[in-house]
Amino acid sequence: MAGGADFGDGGPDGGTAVVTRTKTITKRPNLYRVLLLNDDYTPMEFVIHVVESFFQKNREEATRIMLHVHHHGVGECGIYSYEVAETKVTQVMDFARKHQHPLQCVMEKK
Ligand code: TYC
Repeated sequence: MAGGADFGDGGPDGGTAVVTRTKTITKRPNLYRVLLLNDDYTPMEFVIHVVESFFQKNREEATRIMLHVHHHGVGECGIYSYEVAETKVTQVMDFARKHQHPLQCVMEKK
């Protein structure tokens, strides 16, 4: 009555079984740091406002970042995907220009 193994391939038992393995391939997203650069003219209060409003930092954290840039010449405001980082840079540069401040914002691949 009962025969051998059913290979489930619709073929004759003992025939051609196909073994499929799945390999998980993970690719890390490309991330970019958004940096503010120091200059001698942009008011500290303006920089704090920029960091608070475009990078979702509270006043304390925004002040810490502004002072870091003021003392070290450059500082990180956040890390984002390419599209988000590019948007932040454009928003900050447009806002600074509108208020006639020379503040510079750049992105850098991590
Ligand atoms: N150095 C500026 C000043 O003394 C303040 C400043 C801080 C400017 C950070 C730009 O990204 C900056 N008024």
